[in-house]
Amino acid sequence: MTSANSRRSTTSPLDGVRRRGAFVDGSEVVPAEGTYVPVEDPSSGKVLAEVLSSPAALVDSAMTSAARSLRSREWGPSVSPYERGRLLARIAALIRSNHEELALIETLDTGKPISQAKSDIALTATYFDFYGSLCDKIGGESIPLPDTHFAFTVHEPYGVVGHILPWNSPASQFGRGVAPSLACGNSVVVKPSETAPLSTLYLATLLHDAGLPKGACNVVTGSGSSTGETLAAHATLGLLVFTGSVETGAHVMGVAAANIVPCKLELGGKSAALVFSDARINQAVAAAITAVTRNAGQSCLALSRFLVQRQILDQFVERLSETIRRLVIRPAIEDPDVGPLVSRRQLERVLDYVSRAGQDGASIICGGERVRGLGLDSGYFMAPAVLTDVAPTARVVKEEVFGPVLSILPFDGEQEAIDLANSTRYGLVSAVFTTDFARAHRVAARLEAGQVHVNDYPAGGVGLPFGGYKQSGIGREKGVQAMAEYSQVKTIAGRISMDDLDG
Ligand code: TXE
Repeated sequence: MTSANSRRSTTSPLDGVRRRGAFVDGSEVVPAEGTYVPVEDPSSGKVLAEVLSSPAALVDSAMTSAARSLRSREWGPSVSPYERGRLLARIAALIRSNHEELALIETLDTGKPISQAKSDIALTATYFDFYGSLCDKIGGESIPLPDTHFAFTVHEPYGVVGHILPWNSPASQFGRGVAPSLACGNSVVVKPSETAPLSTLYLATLLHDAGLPKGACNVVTGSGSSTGETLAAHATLGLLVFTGSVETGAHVMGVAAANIVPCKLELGGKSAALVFSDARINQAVAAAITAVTRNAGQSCLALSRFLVQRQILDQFVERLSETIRRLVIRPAIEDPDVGPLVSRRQLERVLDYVSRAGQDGASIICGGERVRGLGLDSGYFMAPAVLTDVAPTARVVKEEVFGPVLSILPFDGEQEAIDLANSTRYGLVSAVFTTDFARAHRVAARLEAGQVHVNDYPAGGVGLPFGGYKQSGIGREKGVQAMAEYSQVKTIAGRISMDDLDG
């Protein structure tokens, strides 16, 4: 392993438009003849950089380099788990010493308010610390057999893990997947979203600067249909990890299936909060505000349906809409309550959900329109929307909108609330607000969701296993659990004694 640098300075997107390539075999590849696609700042519509569409040959080089880093024994299971852990801790430290620039890149690239970008970068570093600390602490088991025999299991890496990332929180999603991959001794090839690839490129250089051998972490930029598809179809992959939409996830799993490559999928949600009449209403209102302010609702775990017991419905809607109307909507760098949506396409998609809901009879209590004026005209801003009188079968209630839109639905009884909560194809996250502890447990047990948060949202951090029921995905990220999912089990068994054998 090479030695760590304490600090690195790379070109900031503020330095003007420049070409960015892929990161393969330890350095950035910027071919003169390549195709480059502009990446925008969604707060202003300005071009931040032009990023390479990595051709199939470059994806192939990245895969070859990743496989070679394992074969050369410079990385992977040949490196002691303790040393792997120390390296991950150095990566965490290097991310922290570069957090200002990384947060700035994330803010400009995704449009999330700068304080949210800073916490994402802190979270990214925490993933490397968390998984680094586990490298040398998780082992296999010994299995009892007659005393003539032995049997034990070992956890071995899959080899090269492909990571296809979305645009909403690229840095922290990089940490969430790459840290446990490396902790388990895999090498990685990461394909960031074409909409927000810049922090991923920066992180790859930091990993290398911290001492990760070349080839252990590669980044191939480009579109999903070209670069992403080439990666998913690559025969060298040991495991494919995808975060994005259900439709693309299903497609990608089909592509990987041709080589019998296992997939971990995180496919978003339509998360429900169940607010009972005995709840502290302000806690539930605070959760709803978090749902629309956090990355303008573009979060897989965003609560987007509030199921409210009828006795407190009017009070809840009034307090919520009063607070939402006061939220400040401004460019992300000014650290507003709500920044822009990530792209014109996403803005149009979310506005369309709201206007169709209105045409179908929903009451739009507030928001739901594009915000212009005061220097916001060229960005992709919208006012967070609160919808009532929505049918439980409406598209806006069933489908993932991925924007600052809350649908409020009333319920009378506990079972009705549970049925409503479970009535979508998703099952990522749920929340329950009640002061009745027995009810909280009863309801949590019946909710079809990978995580249930009680009287707080979101509760907990990197230690909580995270992933979907139903079409929200396959497998779990985060927590100690992820160490099991980024490695495969080998059983070694045999005879100890030869004394009882003839001859
Ligand atoms: O997602 P895609 P998009 C949901 C959210 C959002 C919708 C569309 O509802 O509105 O998806 O967003 C790559 N082979 N989520 O279009 O298409 C693509 O380049 C291989 C939920 O951005 O799923 C990107 O890197 N890869 C979500 C990644 O897949 C392909 C976060 C996600 O893109 C590919 C983001 C292909 N054929 C969006 N096609 C969450 N779960 O948090 C695309 N990609």
